[in-house]
Order: sequence, then structure tokens, then C-alpha cells
Amino acid sequence: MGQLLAITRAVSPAIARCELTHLSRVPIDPDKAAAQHADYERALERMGCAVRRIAAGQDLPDSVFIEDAAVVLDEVAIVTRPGAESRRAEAPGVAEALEPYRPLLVLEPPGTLDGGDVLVVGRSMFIGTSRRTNLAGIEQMRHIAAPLGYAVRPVSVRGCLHLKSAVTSIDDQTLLVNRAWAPLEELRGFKFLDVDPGEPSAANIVRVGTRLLYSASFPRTRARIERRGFDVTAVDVSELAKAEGAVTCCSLIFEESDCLSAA
Ligand code: CIR
Repeated sequence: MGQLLAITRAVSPAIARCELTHLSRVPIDPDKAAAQHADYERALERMGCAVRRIAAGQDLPDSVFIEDAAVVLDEVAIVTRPGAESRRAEAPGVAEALEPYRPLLVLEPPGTLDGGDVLVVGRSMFIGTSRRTNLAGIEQMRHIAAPLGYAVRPVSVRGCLHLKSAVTSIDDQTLLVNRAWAPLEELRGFKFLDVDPGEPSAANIVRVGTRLLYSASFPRTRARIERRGFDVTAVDVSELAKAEGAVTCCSLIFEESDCLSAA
């Protein structure tokens, strides 16, 4: 495997004005959130990623959650049109950061799609039909991804913000799921590992090669994953979680590719 890159975005000083859907607003300390974010980046580095951090959006409260602004495939990067109006201005800065690495494509109105709703496992691309991602957004993704060999599969998300709040992968065969939030029949073809019933938000985990990066807030689900023989690194992201962010949201991880220089 080539060098893994993790693109991150610094915590905005405006993070306390973030979008919230399922959580009540509580005070968020931007300095504490930034310190946790730096720990998260260091963990990614220890796990083998080269981390490139782009500047905070001073007036973009949610811009640390960079995953929502783009979907990076091996072949291309798709700059999204986020479902929340307040987040649309995040896209240009993310596009600029991705430009050296992939040909860029851009989703157009009336499509909306948050990267948090896109889960790629091998050649399966699950896309959540959430409050942030509409059918026009899914159709544009299908138009881009199907010719590249991805099977695009909509999943009806309920009770949580994004598809990846409900399900992520721990390897190419196994999904970590909260089955109350995503119907298993729409995810068929995979094995399932359920989150602990007392940890409903625990289905979000980051894969870095064969290793996993996880929130320290879910020790019981972490034990379930470790019992299956996985190497799990836990980080405290509790301040970022107050903004409804989870671990996948804070990076775009992909293999550095010479596809642009080869073109
Ligand atoms: C939002 O509501 O857009 C942010 N406060 C949280 C986004 C989290 N992103 C993600 O799960 N992919």
C-alpha cells in the first residue's frame, strides 16, 4: 500500500455555533476541542498517516468535520454540496486541499449530500438517505461512481444524523452497526458486529489500514471489537462530540496516488 494521507481541518473558533440535530446545545470550549483534535491527528500519525491540516474556517463553525465536504475515492474526489446551508461554504477550501491528489468533481443543486452519509467498503458504496442527503445527491453520486465499478446502495437512516453514525466498517467483510438506526436488510452481504446496547453512538470508527481509531467514550463496544482480534486506538473526542461530530468526520483518509501526474 502507498502512503496514506489524512486531510484534517483545524477547529474553528466559531465551533460553539455548530449545527445540532439530535443533541441539545451545551457550551463547547474551542481550546479543549482543538487539543482533542490535535491528539486525534497525532494518533493518525502513529497509525501511519501523513496528516495535512488545512486552516480553520474562521466563520465556518462545523468545518473541522471535513468528512462531510468531500468523498475521496481511489479514482476521483467528489466535492459535496452539504445538506445544511451553513456548511456549503466549507467546500471550496476542501476542494483546494484535494486538488493535488485527485481529479475533482462537484455535486450540483438541487442535490445535497454530506460525506458522513457515504460509506465505501470495497466496491460497495452505501449512501444514507438522511436529512442532509437527498435523492438528487445520491443520483449524482451514482452517475459518478457506477461507471467506476461501485455498486451504489441507498440506506434509509433513521434516528441519527448520518449513515456513518449508524454503521461503519471494521474490515472489508464486517460492519459495526447500531441496527436501530440502519436496517440490516439494506446492508446485506456483510457480517455484523452490534454496538453495545448502552452505547448507541458507538458505530462510528476509522479504519487506517488494518488498524482502527475510535472514541474513548465507548469502552464496552471497544471490548467487543478487540475480542475479534482488532487493534483499536482510543482517543478522547468528547468536546467534539458536543458538536455532534464523531471520529470519521474529522479526516479524509486516502492513499496518495500518482493518478494526476500519470494523466
Ligand atoms: C453538523 O451537524 O453538520 C455538525 N455539527 C456535525 C457533523 C458531523 N459529521 C459527521 O458525522 N460526518
